[in-house]
Amino acid sequence: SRGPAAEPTHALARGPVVPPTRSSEGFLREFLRELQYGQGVTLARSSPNDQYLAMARAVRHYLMADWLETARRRREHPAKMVGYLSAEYLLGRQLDNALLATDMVDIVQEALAECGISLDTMRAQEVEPGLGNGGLGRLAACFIDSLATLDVSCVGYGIRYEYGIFRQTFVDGRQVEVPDTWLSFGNPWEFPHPEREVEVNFGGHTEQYTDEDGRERTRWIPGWNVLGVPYHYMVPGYQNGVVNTLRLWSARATHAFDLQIFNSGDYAEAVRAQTFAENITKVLYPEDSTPQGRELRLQQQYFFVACSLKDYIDQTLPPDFDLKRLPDQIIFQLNDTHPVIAVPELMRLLIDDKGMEWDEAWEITQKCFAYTCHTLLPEALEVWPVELVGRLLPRHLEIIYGINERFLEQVREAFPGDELRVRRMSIVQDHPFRAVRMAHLATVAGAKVNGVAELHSQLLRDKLLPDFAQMYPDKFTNVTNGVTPRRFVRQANPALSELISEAVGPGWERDLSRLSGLESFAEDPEFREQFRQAKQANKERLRALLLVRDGVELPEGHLLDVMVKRLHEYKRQSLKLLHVVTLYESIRSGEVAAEDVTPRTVIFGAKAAPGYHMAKETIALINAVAKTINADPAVKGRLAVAFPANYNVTLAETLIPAADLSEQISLAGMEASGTGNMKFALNGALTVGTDDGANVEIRQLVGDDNFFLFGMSEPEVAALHASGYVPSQVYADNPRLKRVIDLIASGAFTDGDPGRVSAFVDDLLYNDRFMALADYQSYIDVQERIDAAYADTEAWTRSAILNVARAGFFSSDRSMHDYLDRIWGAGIRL
Ligand code: 9GP
Repeated sequence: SRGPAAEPTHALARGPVVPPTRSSEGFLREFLRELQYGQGVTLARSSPNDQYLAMARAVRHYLMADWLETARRRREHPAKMVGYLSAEYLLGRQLDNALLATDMVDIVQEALAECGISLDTMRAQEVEPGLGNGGLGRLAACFIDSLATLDVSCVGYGIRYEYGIFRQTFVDGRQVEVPDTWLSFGNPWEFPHPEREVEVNFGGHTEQYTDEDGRERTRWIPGWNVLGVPYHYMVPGYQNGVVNTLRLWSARATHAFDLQIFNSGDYAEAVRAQTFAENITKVLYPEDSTPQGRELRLQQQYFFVACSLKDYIDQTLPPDFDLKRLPDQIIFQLNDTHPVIAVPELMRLLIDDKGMEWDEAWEITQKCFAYTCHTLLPEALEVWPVELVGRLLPRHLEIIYGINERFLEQVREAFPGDELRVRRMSIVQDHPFRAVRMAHLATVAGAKVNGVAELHSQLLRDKLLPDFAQMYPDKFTNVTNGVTPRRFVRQANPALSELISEAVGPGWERDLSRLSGLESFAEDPEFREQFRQAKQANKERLRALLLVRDGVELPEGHLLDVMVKRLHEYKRQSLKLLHVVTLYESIRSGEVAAEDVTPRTVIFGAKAAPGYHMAKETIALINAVAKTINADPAVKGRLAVAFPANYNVTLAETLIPAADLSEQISLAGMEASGTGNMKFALNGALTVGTDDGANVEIRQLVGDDNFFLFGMSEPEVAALHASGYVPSQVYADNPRLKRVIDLIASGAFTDGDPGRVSAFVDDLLYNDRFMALADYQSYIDVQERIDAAYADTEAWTRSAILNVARAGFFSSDRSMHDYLDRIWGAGIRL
């Protein structure tokens, strides 16, 4: 009954899918039809949510024909496909993206106006799907956007979390997390396919048996299982008629609930299995670069890769497909270590389910995976306790041991007598506890391993995985990250986009190298004036938004200094805070006259992982400092601090285009790449940054004159570590720094209570793992240069234009070309 319908007889049913008429009248018809027949309300009685759902579905109609056609084309002319395996996709709002992809903004606006509905009101109805923590998840969203735009066959595989990243609120300045109920008003962008559910097993044990050919084999007798239901999302390319698919999995119980127990009155027990199963995809794991291995997280990881591999092999490939040819058909890109359990899963499928021998299965597996590492923090490389893997996935643990045994033999062969190296490289560590090192597994199994910026890839080879780089020099490569110019320039910054189109002509959204055509316009005073007006318009937009969203009143005419990213010690929001207090202290103490200060508003946006104590302390302190400064008449009109809660993709889209200054101030050697840094440069903000991550490449491209570099380089950081870093000495030796820290420590920002800041201050003075104090003076000096530079409006604008003109490299389309050239290999059709 689930098979295809019988051959249709009517011409309409046989012909291709016909999209609705592209006119405001055509759209109006679709909209009203959806409202009346889909939502079951008349326009007069409809709520804004009814209207939003109906219009979103109406917009969907215009993508549908392309989606079905893309799928048909890919079935009929199969090319090698990219299976992007990612535990996170930070998609951002879908409506605008769909309108842009279909080029329907004007049509829709006109149609809605006929009904007295504003498109902006509709936009504001959408709750963004926050299915990611930060840069890694947003990168995945940019990549699938680019692959659709380049017409590369790709399916993004991931998890449909019922609750995405928490909504951040502040209570007395402290972060309080509220669940993200993004699905509660209905989600018009997803297509559930319960008929394509797959079963995923866990637990139990393995046993040996002899098959009918007399071969000794192993089989897994699982202890329990759940179902994975796919939800499909459209991933439209930019105005090119291509729509790829994002397939997110949701967990369901195999047996929904026990009617007998229910009838006996034990309602909780009756739904226990269901609750247990559904917990697997209940919440996004609330972490960013520091793993706290928990059982549920491993369940999530295995759940989504098991669903995805099974879906691909059993449902996407033709039934008679010869699995020896698998590497010609698919490359699975492992987005960080989260999906790496897919490696033993593919081995298990090939050996246990399909009857292959180990060596053949391993040869295939090694060609089907590539691994992207996104971190430099050793503690962020996931390890899973052997005990846990053995309990949840006993067969996979055996396979991992099998891979490790053969791999270590090769190590011993290549480096005879070097048992220390063998221990360092082993996929299974013994100390400090017995665990599977997922990064090692991915590196051994992956055809390629890449870092995400030049410096990161170099440090990956030299410091994080040096033994592997020595053994497999050809495996290691770099692909510098990128961002989609559709969402982050065209959609987020219409004023600048219009200017760019006037200057370099249409089509730059698909070929961002054409931004270089702006170079000569930097010398044109009239263009500079227009550029400033665009920036001003963006600031006005931000002012209006923050007033409504947060009740924050941004002062006018200020340098807008923005630091938005996850809160993490290595990113050094603390250093930014020291700068803010330095400015404040110098005006208050009369060291500088208020009228000599370049007026500046500093905007922070940052979520802290719920269990990350120091990050939460930093948030509380930023809010306390903001409150004091904003209330102090002595600095009024010169210095202001804003910290809108719940920074997310939607806020980024208004904030980034308005910024003058982009803060990228991590300790050198810590930020793998950063992608916010790229978004700011593309929107004409100047960067103040360390030589870290992709900052290095940004600076090389935009030029030293258009980038404010400060701080130690990575080798200098390493040297200072080696020689012994004593932060309290830096404090003692720098009178200005001392005044600033003393002021914070005195409780000046915390109602006279030093107790509320002691954890922060003590950490800076006696630990300071990320050397904020060591870079303090350099940072203050560069900020003074920035103040002076901003005062020269023409020169600043010129630099800002050159940033845009020279940042075309950071399009995620270019990243995709690099993946195609360096990693995914031949067979992928462009
Ligand atoms: O911290 C990195 C960030 O630098 C990078 O831009 C992003 C995308 O590659 O990945 C982040 N890594 C993680 O979130 C966890 O490894």
